[in-house]
Amino acid sequence: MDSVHRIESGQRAVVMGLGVSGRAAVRYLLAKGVQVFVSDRRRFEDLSQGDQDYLHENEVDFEGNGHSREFLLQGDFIVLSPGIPRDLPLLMEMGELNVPLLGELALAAPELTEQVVAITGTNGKTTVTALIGELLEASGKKVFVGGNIGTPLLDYLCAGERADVLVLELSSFQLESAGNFRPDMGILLNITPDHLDRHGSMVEYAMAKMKLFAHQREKDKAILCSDDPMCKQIIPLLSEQEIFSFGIREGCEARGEGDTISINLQGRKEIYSLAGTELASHTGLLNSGAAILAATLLGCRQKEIQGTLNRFTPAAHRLQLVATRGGVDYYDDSKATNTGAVLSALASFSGNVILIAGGRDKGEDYSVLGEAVREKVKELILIGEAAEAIGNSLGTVVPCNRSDSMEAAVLLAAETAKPGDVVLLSPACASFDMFDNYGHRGEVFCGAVLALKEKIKEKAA
Ligand code: UMA
Repeated sequence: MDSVHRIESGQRAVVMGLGVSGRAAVRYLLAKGVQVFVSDRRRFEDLSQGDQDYLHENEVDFEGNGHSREFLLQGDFIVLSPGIPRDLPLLMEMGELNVPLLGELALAAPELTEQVVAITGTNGKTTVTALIGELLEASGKKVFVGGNIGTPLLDYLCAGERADVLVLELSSFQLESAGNFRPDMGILLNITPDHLDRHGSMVEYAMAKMKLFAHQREKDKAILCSDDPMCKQIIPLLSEQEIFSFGIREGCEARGEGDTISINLQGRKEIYSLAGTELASHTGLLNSGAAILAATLLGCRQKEIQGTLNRFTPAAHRLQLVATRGGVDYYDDSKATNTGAVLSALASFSGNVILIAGGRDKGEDYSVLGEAVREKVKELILIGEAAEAIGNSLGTVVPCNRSDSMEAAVLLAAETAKPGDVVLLSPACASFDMFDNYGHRGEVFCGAVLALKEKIKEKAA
């Protein structure tokens, strides 16, 4: 049961997981006068000193080293951190006992009076969320941007100062426990295989993403990608809301072609150019199409939209040119942690790519990369735990080599590359086997690329 749940003073809540989301939930619930209990798989002494002090000061009862039935049953409801799977046997039992299992969106939903724009999708969420935030700000709106990135929604609610529009990046993990959360505008960018280790199947993963639209009503807006096979299957299932689409095919309200996006919406016909901007790529075209369509529907004007596109800089590690060395372009796409993101990156190049891929396996089928790899990639350099699995899937398609470190992979690529080639880090995997996170992986790649100049000089001497 995860429907509307109004928070009232004097209730008792168990927060499971004391990470970014759990901490925000504890702060929010304490401010509402709720008695809070925290259960985490970490031991108390493994929490940060700040967390330990906070729990003491606020007399929050803590259960560490795992979650127990008795502790969870103390709550009138349970707040789940996004990283905790709902199908843990203990949580299934709580569900059977009708204990409400709420995520941060379900907690926040009854309190949201602002216009809400929510963005999900396997890839591109962060860029589209940030871009829509900037587009709305340029048109004079007071905007909160957060959710799965930056500030959690519950921290925004705690802060007290309210915005005109909330622009929220949402993950499938958050949406699974979203209760009655209803965005005025829901944007689904794409659904390609990811997090299958958590969701179990593409159907389950898609069902979680579809919760974005579950409570929308007449006049709410749904924006989906008309090129994405899963989005295409979802569109006919939506009946309540107004539907708009973006993509590269004819007929959608935001159509990308080359470096331009044409808007054809409710009598507005406008053309936007991405030439010379940091969004000028296949991925950038789709992301911008979604964001421009949303901004147009929200009343932003053409001049402000184009001005924002011209100065927008996507967050780091998303298909960024790091350097050109010896006529070879080196691109950092470390955020590409699934095969869909790699396909999108490869679509931005005409060929001659040396692809560095691998890392922690998330249960994906790498053979889906076969066609694009055959067409665009001349050599595959594999790193990390998934190297063998990727090699098994693509070894017959393209020559594969293995490297023990990112530095060695970059050196190997540099040795093979010829002027005009592209060396692309687009791993298709999580980073945690070798790095702290994808950002760290990208930094190590960039460092290795920038060090090449010296190495090339040393070789020549
Ligand atoms: N924990 C348990 N029991 C478990 C599993 C975890 O107690 O069975 C505890 C851990 O010990 C830890 C806490 O739960 O104390 C971690 O919770 P979490 O994994 O939900 O992570 P948070 O730090 O709360 O961050 C979460 C999101 N993380 C995930 O979804 C994995 C953050 O998204 C999000 O910014 C934050 O909530 C605020 O909403 C990050 C992410 O990687 C950026 N998201 C994934 C993605 O973008 O692909 C979905």
